[in-house]
Formats: sequence, structure tokens, C-alpha cells
Amino acid sequence: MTLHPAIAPMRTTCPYCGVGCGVLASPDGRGGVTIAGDPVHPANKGRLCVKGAALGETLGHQGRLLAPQIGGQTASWDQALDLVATRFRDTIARHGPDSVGFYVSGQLLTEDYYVANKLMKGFIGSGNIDTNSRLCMASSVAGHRRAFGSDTVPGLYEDLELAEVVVLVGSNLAWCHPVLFQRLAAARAARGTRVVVVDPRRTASCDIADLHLALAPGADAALFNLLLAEIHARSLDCGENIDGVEVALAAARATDPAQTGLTRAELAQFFDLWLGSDKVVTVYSQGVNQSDSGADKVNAILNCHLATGRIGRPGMGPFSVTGQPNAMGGREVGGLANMLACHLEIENPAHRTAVQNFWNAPRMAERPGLKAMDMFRAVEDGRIKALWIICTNPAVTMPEADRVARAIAGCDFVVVSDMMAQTDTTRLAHVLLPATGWGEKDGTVTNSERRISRQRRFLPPAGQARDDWRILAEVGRRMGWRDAFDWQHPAEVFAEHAALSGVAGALGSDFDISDLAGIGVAEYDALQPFLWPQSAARCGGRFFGDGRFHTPNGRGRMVAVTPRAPQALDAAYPFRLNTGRVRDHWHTMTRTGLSPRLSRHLAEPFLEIHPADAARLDLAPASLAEVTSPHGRAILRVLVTDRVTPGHPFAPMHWTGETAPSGRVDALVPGRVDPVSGQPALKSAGVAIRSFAARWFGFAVCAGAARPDCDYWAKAVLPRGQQLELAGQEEPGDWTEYARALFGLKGEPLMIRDRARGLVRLAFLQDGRLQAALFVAPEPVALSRSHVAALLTEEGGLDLLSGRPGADRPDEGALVCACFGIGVNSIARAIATQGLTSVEAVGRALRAGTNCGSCRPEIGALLQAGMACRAAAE
Ligand SMILES: Nc1nc2c(c(=O)[nH]1)N[C@H]1C(S)=C(S)[C@@H](COP(=O)(O)OP(=O)(O)OC[C@H]3O[C@@H](n4cnc5c(=O)[nH]c(N)nc54)[C@H](O)[C@@H]3O)O[C@H]1N2
Ligand SMILES: Nc1nc2c(c(=O)[nH]1)N[C@H]1C(S)=C(S)[C@@H](COP(=O)(O)OP(=O)(O)OC[C@H]3O[C@@H](n4cnc5c(=O)[nH]c(N)nc54)[C@H](O)[C@@H]3O)O[C@H]1N2
Ligand code: SF4
Ligand SMILES: [Mo]
Repeated sequence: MTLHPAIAPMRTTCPYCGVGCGVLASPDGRGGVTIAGDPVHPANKGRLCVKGAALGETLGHQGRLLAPQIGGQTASWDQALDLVATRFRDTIARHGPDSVGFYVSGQLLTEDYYVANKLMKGFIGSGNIDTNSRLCMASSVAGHRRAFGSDTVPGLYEDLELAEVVVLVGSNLAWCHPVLFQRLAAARAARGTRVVVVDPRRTASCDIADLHLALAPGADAALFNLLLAEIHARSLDCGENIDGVEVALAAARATDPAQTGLTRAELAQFFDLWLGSDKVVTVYSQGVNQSDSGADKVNAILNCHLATGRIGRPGMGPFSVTGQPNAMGGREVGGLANMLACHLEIENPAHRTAVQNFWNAPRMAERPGLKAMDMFRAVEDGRIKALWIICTNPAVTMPEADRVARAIAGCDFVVVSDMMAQTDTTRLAHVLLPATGWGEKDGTVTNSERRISRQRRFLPPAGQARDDWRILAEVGRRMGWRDAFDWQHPAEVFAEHAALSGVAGALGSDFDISDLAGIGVAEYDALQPFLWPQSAARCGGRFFGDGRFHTPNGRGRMVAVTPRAPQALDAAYPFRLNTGRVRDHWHTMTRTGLSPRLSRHLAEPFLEIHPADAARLDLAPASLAEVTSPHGRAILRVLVTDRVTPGHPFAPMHWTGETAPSGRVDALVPGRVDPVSGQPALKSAGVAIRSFAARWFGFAVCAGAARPDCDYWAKAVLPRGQQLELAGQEEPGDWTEYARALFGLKGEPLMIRDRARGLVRLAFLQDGRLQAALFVAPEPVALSRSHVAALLTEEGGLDLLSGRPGADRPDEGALVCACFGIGVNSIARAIATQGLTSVEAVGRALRAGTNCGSCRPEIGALLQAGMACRAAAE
């Protein structure tokens, strides 16, 4: 295929969150790409959040894995693929099909995912393919299947705009699904939608909330059980077509309101809002799913919608928002160990036979395979002897991450397919396979509202990288299944998947896109975003509004839920650590970490902790905390804030061995799972916290690479070079030597030393230009990061060692508006000096918040803080 740079923009889909925004990508022919929102894509209608808008900064070849490697040495594709096929074939021959496993990802395209699932479940003959969606959506899948008889998301995004009340449960929509949040915020501004946030933490999403319920951690099932009891008490109509009403009600009525940690008044306000209008949408995400009672929480929510018939009709329904760009596609192809394909059931012999016949498969998996946590246990104890990890970084993101990393390191044969050369997981592989990334590959993804969109190729592959589906198909062919894996184009894979969905549809599956079974390359290339199903029987729309479900008797099912408190805390680990995401980074930062603007919002791993806890533990703001659990240890920057409640601190999941080795929070998280879904309780780790007694703190910038060697460090990329936060318990004997080793520089630095105050400042200059600088102090280094960082890109830098901005150059502080580079200090100053009172006014004054809008909640918070200050002063 020839590529035509600098012609009409390519219509594609964002590779980050499950909103699935349409993107216009215009390559300039010189390696640069201009990114814009696609005005005609139904998910975003031209909007993009800051991560989408910064996609152009992440497309360089820096850090990419450019050729296959065997044992750390570059190898040819033939060598690598032969080795993978041989080792898998031999392991299966000797130890049976269940001695191998695939651990894959909701960031694969549907075509990649389809091929992986077909190879494992139909040809290798094992169910041992599971995915990071186990950590993400498994509880929703289980809840949907229990209630509806199928894993179906009933509603559409527009329901959030048509609703009168939108409840966000365990969802920080403002940061994690920003464009959907903006659609909600716009609807609220236009028609007064009431918004409720149910989250133990006061998140950016609370900016538009009429009510924030900071419930006790894990108490969601109790809250929705109480709502169900209230629904009954107010004798609202229960749907005729629902089973299990009585048992669910009995369990609900037995729920003790004290479990929620909320006041009667808060509960009453919530009930009045939820019951005051039919048009209610309950959006939920990881605060619900990632729990040891995740599936029950989901069903407690679904029960309330089933009980009131508020489902699958405009402006009403439960809405599980998916995290990854193709979490939904993975579910559709059957990528979870306990599913078959096209929403068919692996335990159902008729379903298995139908799929086997369709694939002409020699050996079908006959039972569910190992779910993620169990899979890595099997790797640990040697039951799985060959493992292929594709498009995910489990050495960072699995609970008990240190143990998982050790298990991978101890496995006989590990293959990793990734775009990047250096990740915590690629480091453990015997064979590394370079995958094409976003912009280089062609395929489809399904977003949270069941909309299938094309990702399109507009760049040549980096080095020798190949598409994941092609790599998998090559291995399938080399394992001996030539015909079954003999596609030439992703359109052929998609067509096969669509044809199989027709077989599934005939067996009663909701997922049926058989209209597309005959699709050719040209039609595939021109494919417009569409909602599934897409078949002779029905196209798009909502599910279950007609009262017909996918259960054997066609009736919906309410599930009796007895709320379980989260596992009690051990006295030695008295804090319950909550974990999650920040606004501008994506998971393990292999891509967002390449963007300077995305790295300025929050540049290092942190622990949000309540002032009362901080005072008790003697933790000063900006100091470091040592957090331990029975599974591991982390060192995190202390952020004292009443956004979190006492006893319930929060830490983000993004930092890794590459960016901050002691900031990996999954080292702390236990592998406890929900018994129904197998999803780990990632939001609830028992930990101990104490001050990390650093002898010295450092801040450094450098134009080149740095090799930090100290107890704590965190790296963030800058427009030129990088910045580093450092700390240690032992002071190096010679700071000049230390700095030379850190920066890999030989020359003589300029140095200022104040022994009495323990301050060291040194800088390496070359031709009058700053190469690197290190600032050391006995307390956390207080100086303007943005100013020092800017000096790397400027001539001179004479006031460098002062570390303070010149009078003419105010410090921007932490970046709030990443689009226009506007920091917290500028916004606060403008609010104070110009008397600004609205987000719009700040936008007019500074442009902040007027492009992607991701930072509008934070500007709102600054406005509130400013108004509180003024009120206090008056
Ligand atoms: N910026 C950004 N966006 C992303 C991602 C990213 O990495 N970065 N990742 C994507 C992915 S894969 C996913 S899955 C989604 C996740 O999207 P979200 O689920 O919205 O994000 P999280 O921050 O994981 O967790 C949501 C909230 O759950 C709350 N919570 C914790 N415990 C409880 C509880 O017991 N009950 C309730 N009600 N709430 C609780 C936390 O305080 C947190 O605010 O985001 C997607 N979008
Ligand atoms: N404590 C805690 N842990 C969590 C969570 C939490 O909230 N708290 N959330 C969980 C959730 S919901 C999720 S989804 C997971 C996410 O966790 P992971 O999936 O492990 O994280 P990513 O960084 O997205 O990893 C994707 C990898 O695939 C590579 N990659 C990108 N594109 C491609 C491609 O096209 N092909 C291939 N082969 N590789 C590619 C990237 O370079 C990267 O190494 O984390 C889970 N872990
Ligand atoms: S909301 Fe942001 S991250 Fe999510 S799909 Fe849209 S642009 Fe991408
Ligand atoms: Mo996720």
C-alpha cells in the first residue's frame, strides 16, 4: 500500500479511552502529524480531550522496538516466528494445551483480538487466553450476563444528554472519559441536568455535581440496595418481565444504612433525586468493577433500573463506561477466558460446536481457561510453561506486581509483543516482537456505546514492526494451520468475524453484525462508524426497552445482593489505599510519557492523603511517604488534601520501573478477586504509611539521558531533555562525581555549595548552553521547575543557579491547561487581579480551557478557591 502524506486528513479513532473519539490525522510528510477532532464522528463531534489532542507528540520512533529480538539480540522475523511456533508446539505436545497461555489487551484492535482468540480457543484448544479487561470490565460483564443473559450495554451516549439525572458511580468521568464528560457538562448547562457523584474521593467530576456522596469504600451495593428498598417503599411500578424481584427486595430490605457511611439526609437527597424523574442514567466504572464484590455492585445498580423499567429507553438506563479503546471489541470476539466468540458461551456444547464448525477447528477449548490472576499463578508454579503477552504491561499493572514480574521472569518461555523496546514487561521476555502502533495499523474498535469505528493507517510501520494480527496469523500458520490463518488483509479478518456473528445471532446472541459478512477491502476502508447490532434482524438502537432480554425465558433477572464490607484491614496495615488515574497520563505512560505537555500536569507519583492522617503521621506536604503492604513497597510524594477522606488515601497507577521504580503502586495491591468475575480489588489495598526519611532531596534537568541511582527518582520528559525528582537516604561523598554519573557528562560543572544549609547547586554548560543542572537540599527542593526546565531550551541561563524566575518571568506552576501551556499560578493570579468569576471569563482572559476543555473542572476549583479567599478577606 502506498501512503500519501500531506493529502486529505485521515479519519481514524483515538487509541486511548473507551469514548472512542473520531480523529482527523494529517501527516505533513516529514514525520509530523496534525491532529484534530473529527467533526462528523458521533462520539465526539469534533471535540478531543488533551490526550487525544497531544497524539501528534507521541508518534516519533523514540523508544520504539524496531526489530524482533531473541535473548536480547536482534533477530530476523523468520527466526523469531519459527522459534515462537516451535516452542509453543513443543510445549503443547509435551504438556498439553493448557500448559500455554496468552495474556492480551483491550487496546488490541478487533482483528488482532479475533485472531488471538481463534488460535487459542479453536486450534491450540485451550481457554487460556485472558486479557487486561479482567482488571477492568470483568465485573460488568458478569453483572450484565446475570441480569440480561448477555453482556450487553443497553444505552447510548445521547442518553447522558437526554437524562434529567445522571449518577456517576466510581467514575471520574472528567479525567477518564473527558469528552463524554464535556457532553454531559454541556447538557447540564443547557437543560439543568442534575448530576450526582458517588465516590469516596472528591474528584474533578464533582465540579459539576449537585450532590457528592463520599460513601464508605466498597459500600456501593449497600447504597443501591437501600435505593431498591426505597423504590419498593414508594411502590413504584416493577416491570412485569423481571424475575427475582422478591429475593432481591428481601436482601435489599436487610441492608443497614450505616454501611454506607452516609447521613440520612444525604441518602434521602439521593433517593429523591433518583426517584424524582424517570430519566435517570447511572454511569459506573472502576470504583464499582475493581472490587472484591464488583459483580454484586453491578447487579445492585442494574436491579434498580430493572425494578423501575428505566432501561433501554431515551435518557434512562445503567451505563458501564469502558476504559480501553477496544474493551468492547475484546468482549465481542470472546477474548476473556470464560467466553467463546461473539458473546457465545464456552460452557454451552451447542455454542462450541457451532464455532468449531465455523472455524473448521481441530480442537476446541471445552471449558473456561484461567482468568488473569490465576493465569499468573499458573505461570508462577510452572503449570503454564509458555506465555505470550500482547499489548499490555502486567509487570506494572497486575496486582502483586512484584510477584507477577517474578513469575514472568521464572517462566520457561515468554514472548512479548509491544511497540516499545523498554518496558517493565519487555525486559522479562525471551522473544520480543515489534508491533505497529496507532497510525501504523488498520482495523476496528468498539466504543462504550457499541459503536464500531475504523482505526486507519496513515504512517509507515516503525522499523520492521508488524501488525499484531499478522504476527499471530504467521505463528498460527507456522504451527501447522495454514488455511485457518491465511488472511491477506484485516478486512478479511473482519469479514470472517462478522460472518461468525451471524452464526451466533442465529443462536440468539445479541452481537450480530452479519450484514458486514461480505465486506470487501474498499468497503472496509470506507466504513463509517456504526452501532451494533447490524443484521437483517435489527440495526443499532437500544436494548431491553421492549422488555425482552437474552435469558432463556426472555425475562430480565434481578439478583439478590447481600452487601459485603471490603475485607477488614490488618492492624499492621491500617490504611485502605485507593488507586486510579490522572488526567493526562495513560496507564504505564509508554505513549503519553513521550509528550512534554502531558507530562507537566502531574510529573511524579504521589499519595493524596487527608490532613488529619498527614498530621498524625508527621507527613509534611511535598515530603516523601513510604507505603508498604504485605506484597511490596512504594515511595510516593505527599499531597495533603481533604479531597480524600481520613484512612483512605489515593495513589495513581501510572509510574513504572522506567519512570519511577519506587512509584509502582501495584507492588502494594493484593491479588484478591471478586468470586463471580475474577476481577481484582484494585481500589482497596491495606497499607502502612510512614515518612520516608530522606537525607537529601534533588531536582535535576538534563538535555540528554540520565541514569539516576538513589532511593527515589521520577523522570518526566521536557520539550528538550527531561526533568528528575530525586531523593536518598545516603548522601553521596562527592556531588560532582555523582552529577557526572547521573548525567553521563565528563566536564567540570559550575557549582555553588552552602554547607551550613546543606545546599548544592551545580550546572554543566556547553558553548554557553545549559546541558544539565542539579539542585540538592535537605528538604524537598523548592524552586520553579518550569523556569529551570525552560533554561534548557535557551541561550545563557546566567541566573540559573538562583533557581528563581526573573521578575519578568512569572512561574507557571503545575500545568493546568495543557493545550495553551497555562499553569496554576497564572490562572490564580488572573482570577485574583482581574476578579474573574467564571470558567468562561478565565477562558476569555487567558484562553485556558477553551480548546479541549479537559482542565475546566480544575479552573472551576481555582475559581472557588479564589472566591473563598476573597470572601475570607472581606
Ligand atoms: N486520563 C486517563 N483516562 C483513562 C485512562 C487512563 O489511564 N488515563 N484509562 C482508561 C481505562 S482502561 C479505564 S478502565 C478508565 C477508568 O476510569 P474510572 O473508573 O473513572 O477511573 P479510576 O480513576 O480508575 O477510578 C474511578 C474512581 O473510583 C473511585 N473509587 C474507589 N473506590 C470506590 C468505591 O468503593 N466506590 C465508588 N463508588 N468509587 C470508588 C476512585 O476514587 C476513583 O475516583 O479510564 C480510561 N480513561
Ligand atoms: N492499582 C491499579 N492497577 C490497575 C488499575 C487501577 O485502576 N489501579 N487499572 C487496571 C485497568 S482498568 C487496566 S485497563 C490496566 C491497564 O494496564 P496495561 O494494559 O498493562 O497498561 P498499558 O500501559 O496500557 O499497556 C499497554 C502496552 O501495550 C503497548 N502497546 C500500545 N499499542 C500497542 C499495539 O498496537 N500493539 C502492541 N502489541 N502493543 C501496544 C504499550 O507500549 C504498553 O506497553 O491496568 C489495570 N491495573
Ligand atoms: S475522550 Fe480523549 S482519550 Fe478518550 S477517546 Fe476522546 S480524545 Fe481519546
Ligand atoms: Mo481499564
